[in-house]
Amino acid sequence: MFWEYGKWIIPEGAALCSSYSCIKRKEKTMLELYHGYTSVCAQKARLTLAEKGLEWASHVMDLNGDQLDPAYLKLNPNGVVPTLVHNGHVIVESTVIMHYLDDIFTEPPLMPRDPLDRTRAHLFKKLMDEYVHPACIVFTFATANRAPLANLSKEQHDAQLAKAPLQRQSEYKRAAVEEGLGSPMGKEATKSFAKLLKWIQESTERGPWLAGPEYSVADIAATPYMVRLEMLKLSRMWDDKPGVAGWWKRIKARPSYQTALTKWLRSEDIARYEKLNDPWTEVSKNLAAEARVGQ
Ligand SMILES: N[C@@H](CCC(=O)N[C@@H](CS)C(=O)NCC(=O)O)C(=O)O
Repeated sequence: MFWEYGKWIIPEGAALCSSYSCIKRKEKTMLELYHGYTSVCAQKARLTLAEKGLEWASHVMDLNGDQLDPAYLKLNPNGVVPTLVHNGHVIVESTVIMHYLDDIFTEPPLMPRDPLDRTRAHLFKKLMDEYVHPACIVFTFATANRAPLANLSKEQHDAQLAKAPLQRQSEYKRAAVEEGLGSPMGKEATKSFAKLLKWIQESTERGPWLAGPEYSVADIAATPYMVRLEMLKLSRMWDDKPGVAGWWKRIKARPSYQTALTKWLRSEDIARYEKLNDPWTEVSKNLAAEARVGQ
């Protein structure tokens, strides 16, 4: 099925195998990933592949309508990335993909062993999937994706959103574009990101990584959302959190950060984010309002 759809793009250096066991595995296994350059969920899958030293074939989607192509919807009925295909088995949902890869390719393990650390890892993933991902859609569509959409009429934009299988995501996008960061949804999104930063800070008071003594799926799950905050010029959100800054430095020093994130950032994406009006004024207002409620 994926061959019919497929356009094969294997960028230079994409997830090079780094170990002998990987080279041996490579003979038996075939991994393909449908993903987007800046997609946060795809970044989770790429980070997992990189941490495992796995080689994979890349299908880059432009996410400008190709995610709704009937052939792709057969693979991923939600019309989103990432989608992993492993020896013909189709796996969707970034969190499920992380676990699938961890179950099949057991070294290095990405789930902590200790039950309490495992619980922490699960809680981080839930925070990302249930709160931070919607918040990320709101932040991105209220800022970086707002200008490109301004060229469409309201009817064209509504028609585009109506086609998406995940209508809840469409609602976040619509509200963000129409109402901006000062809206109730913008405030809620700020709160979710603030919660993520608080959790990271508290975790680093226990140790270097988010769920136990070793790097884990919790660190992977959080990383793309930090990348997004940074691209949106919002790293000031953790100016008062030295633990977050230290953890972020450790994350960026890992080879997987280069392989799975930096290498996939195109100059046009960097330029699109660099052109942004600074969203800090609105976000800091939301943060201050939230702090007053908390007093
Ligand atoms: N829960 C899904 C969410 C996937 C998702 O929202 N992917 C975004 C990119 S991060 C996407 O493909 N968006 C395309 C669209 O909304 O049309 C997962 O974790 O895999």
